[in-house]
Formats: sequence, C-alpha cells, structure tokens
Amino acid sequence: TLNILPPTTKTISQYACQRRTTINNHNQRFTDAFEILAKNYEFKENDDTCLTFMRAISVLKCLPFEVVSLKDTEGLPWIGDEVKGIMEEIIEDGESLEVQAVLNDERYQSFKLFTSVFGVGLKTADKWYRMGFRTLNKIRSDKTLKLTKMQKAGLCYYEDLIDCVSKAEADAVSLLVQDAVWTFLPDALVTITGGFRRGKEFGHDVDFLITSPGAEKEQEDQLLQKVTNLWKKQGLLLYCDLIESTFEDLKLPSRKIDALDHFQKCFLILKLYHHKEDKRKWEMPTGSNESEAKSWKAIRVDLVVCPYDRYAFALLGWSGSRQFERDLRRYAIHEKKMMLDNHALYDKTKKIFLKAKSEEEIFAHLGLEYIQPSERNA
Ligand code: DCP
Ligand code: MG
Repeated sequence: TLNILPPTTKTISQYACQRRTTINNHNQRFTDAFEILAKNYEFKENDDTCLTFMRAISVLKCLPFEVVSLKDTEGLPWIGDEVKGIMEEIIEDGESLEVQAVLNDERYQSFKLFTSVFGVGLKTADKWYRMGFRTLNKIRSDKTLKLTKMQKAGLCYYEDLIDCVSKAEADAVSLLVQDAVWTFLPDALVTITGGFRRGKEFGHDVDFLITSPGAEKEQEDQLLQKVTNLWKKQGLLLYCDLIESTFEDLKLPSRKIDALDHFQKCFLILKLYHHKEDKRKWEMPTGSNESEAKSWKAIRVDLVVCPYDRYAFALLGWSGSRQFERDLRRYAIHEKKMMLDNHALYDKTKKIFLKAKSEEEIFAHLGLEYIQPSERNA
C-alpha cells in the first residue's frame, strides 16, 4: 500500500529516546488536560491507564506544531481512541467534561493537596482522606496524627517548597554545593542534573550528581556526611535524610523500569539566603517591621554520589525526564536485549557489561542517535 502519512508524523518513534523533545510544548492545552487525568489514574492506582496518558503527553510534547484537528494525529504512536476522544472535545469545545469532572472531584483535590507535601505519598494521602481530612491546617493542628520527620518538615516549609525553584535560585544553590563539596574533595565534579540540566526555567527541587576521579572509596563514602555537617554548623540545614550506598560492582542492572538506584544520596531542605540586590522583593509592605521580612527560602535539594567509572550512567539516569528514562530502559531491553539502569549497561547476548565514559558512548552502545539533555524533555 502507498504510504500517505504526512512527512512530519511518519517518522515519530514509539520510544521517547528516539525523539527530540525541547521545552517548547506546542500542545500544552492537550498535555495539561492529560496530566490531570494521568494524576487522577495514579491516585486511583490504575497504573496502566496512567501510563497510557503519560505516553500520549510525551508524544504530543515532541511535535513541532500545534494539533488543530484530529487528522494531525494520524500515524502518531500512543494516541489511542480514548486519548483522541478527549482531544476532539478540547478541539471542539475548548475543554473536556471528563477533565472538568476530575478537577471538581473532592478525592482528586485532596490527593493533589496532600501529595504536594514533601514526604507524603499515595498511602498517607489515602489515609488522611479516609480519616476525613480535607485541608493542611486541620492536619497541622491534629494532635493525634503520627507524622514522619519528613512530613513534619514538608508541612513546616510547605509555602516555600510549593513555590517553584527558579533557575537563578538553582544557580545560587549550585555555588553552595560546589563550595561545600570542594572543601572536602577539591577535584570533585559537581553537576546539576534533573530538569535544570534539561534547560527548564523552574523545578520542584535542585538535583546534583557528584563524583571524584581521585578520591579513595572511604573519602567518597564520607563526603555527604561532611557536607551536611558543614551546612548544619552554618545553620543552613533545615532537613536531611541521608541514604547509605547499597552499590555493588557486579550487580546486574535492575529489571524494574522505575527502580531507585543504589548510590549514596541525601534528600535535603536547605536555607537559601536571598541576594542583597533582590532583597526589596522580600520586604514586608510599608508600615510593618523590616526585621520581620524573611531573608531566605527553603529549597529541596538532592545530592547523589557515584563512583567515577559510573558517572556517565548516573548522569544519564538523573537527567530525566522520567518518561525519557523509562523509554531508554524499555528500548534497551526490547530492541537490544540490554539492561540499562543508573549504574551500568549489560548486554544479555554477549553476557558482558558495556563501559562508558560519557553519555554519548551509552547512546552509541544502544545504537541510538545522541539526544542532548535539552532535547530530553519528553
Ligand atoms: N528519576 C527517575 N526515576 C525516579 C526519580 C528520578 O528516573 N524515580 C530521574 C529522572 C528525573 C531526575 O531523576 O528527571 C530528577 O528527578 P526529579 O523528580 O527532580 O525530576 P526533574 O528534575 O526532572 O523535575 P522537577 O522540575 O520536578 O524537579
Ligand atoms: Mg528535579
């Protein structure tokens, strides 16, 4: 049969790691709607339907044009009938009834609010909802609730943490992290990862990967303890959860698509003081006492330390996006019979680990064209 697909759509891969996705999303009116539906399915623990919408979102984000009619979606992967139905509604009426219904749903609203607290996952959100809670203030003032240390910090700094981290704030945190790390390991590489490495202007946290070519294993193991102790002394450490390494040299990459990695890491809340120049923005309205003006903001920071020979794998794994990472692993196993995770790449046919010094080498091992971080916003 003749191939009658328009040239722009016929080459779009089902794998996000074979697509270039910048931060310029031409289809936000659809992806915003699907993000609400995906979240709602996540809250209902309907993971398959959630993934269906996440994949559709990811495909729509890579299109270099705005979809204005359903014809534009012909030949696109992951755009099934359910997805098309909602797109049609949005095209015709400007909104979807299903999305409106979710937004008005009390359970959705409560889960959205509760899971926006650092340290609160689906289990806790569900518990609070069943107990009849609907607001954070009721949770804060309840004396009988047992909160984890993480949740207490999450509620305490809630207003700061819900306000996204800007690129400028991320840069200021970078200086803090570099300063502290270089005090103990002067040759360390400190790299910003996550959304900011992909060129995003805002994030919910700031992620860093740290490695050192010269450090002994012992020095590497003690680094995060030393860094966080220093911040504690300086009064900058608002919360710290240090996770010890469970990394083993010969462990096979994980089979699970969403598995956490085994590197030493810490989940932090840091006190970031505002620069003198932008202090005006933070002063109280005229008439109030200037000393009441808050001169700092609480910021979520993740630090990860990896052995130098695993740097490329850890960097690729922590740079995201989540959908890009999932599809890299799915592509590796299904198309290449290779297992990839944040630590290593293993060829199941040859039964060998494939080493890599750079992300480019990992893409090459997988037979993939290199995709820059700024094009991984899938
Ligand atoms: N990551 C992952 N799987 C997880 C957690 C993280 O693949 N379960 C990777 C992909 C993410 C990166 O780590 O891009 C950082 O995680 P974040 O949750 O910080 O995500 P982003 O930095 O991409 O976005 P945000 O702006 O929300 O921080
Ligand atoms: Mg992040």
